[in-house]
Amino acid sequence: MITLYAHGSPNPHKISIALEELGLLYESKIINIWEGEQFSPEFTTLNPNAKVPVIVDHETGYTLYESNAILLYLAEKTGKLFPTDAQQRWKGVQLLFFQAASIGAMFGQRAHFSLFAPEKPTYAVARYLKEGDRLTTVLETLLTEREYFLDEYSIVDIAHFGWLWCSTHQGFAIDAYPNLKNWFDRIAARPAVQKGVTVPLELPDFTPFRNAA
Ligand SMILES: N[C@@H](CCC(=O)N[C@@H](CS)C(=O)NCC(=O)O)C(=O)O
Repeated sequence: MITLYAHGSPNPHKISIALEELGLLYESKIINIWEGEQFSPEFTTLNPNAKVPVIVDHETGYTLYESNAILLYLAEKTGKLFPTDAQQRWKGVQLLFFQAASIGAMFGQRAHFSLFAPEKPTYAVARYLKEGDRLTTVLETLLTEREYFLDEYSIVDIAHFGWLWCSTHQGFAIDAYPNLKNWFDRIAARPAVQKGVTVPLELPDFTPFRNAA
């Protein structure tokens, strides 16, 4: 049994999608990040960095944070959704680091300054919109003539989908990137993905932020 500490947000959705894909027994607990529950002493004992997702695997006794580390852990635990071939495996590790360090970090800043910041600093908004577009072009290129980031569907797709699902809901364009859009629709059609993005909560309604932007 695994406990997933999460909220309706992109990094936790990666883990609920993976748990659904892998058919693992789990429960989810809501940590309301809009109300600061991630800073409670109970939660920072689990993740000193005060962010979701976190998992506790009651079978092994492991507590883990950082979504892509959790994805790797779940793939290794089950022997699924990550290749055994060395070249594919290292390509996968590289893309998981790229996703966390670039896509997640920069898409997060883009949303922060474009949507959530009470004042919208022109320089910061422009910087992260430009970087978001540049990174989306990188994804478009990586998916040239490919169904998935690796030769088969894997946690690399799940890691990227979490943020693409969120950023499209936030109003950032995907239609202008045909390879990415086809990949997105392919992943979104999977039943485990459709379930995963509702656990423990769906994304919030970003319309008020978009209208105010
Ligand atoms: N690199 C971390 C990022 C985790 C993260 O930023 N989680 C967000 C939700 S998607 C969060 O907990 N935000 C609350 C906060 O920043 O206070 C990961 O991949 O798990």
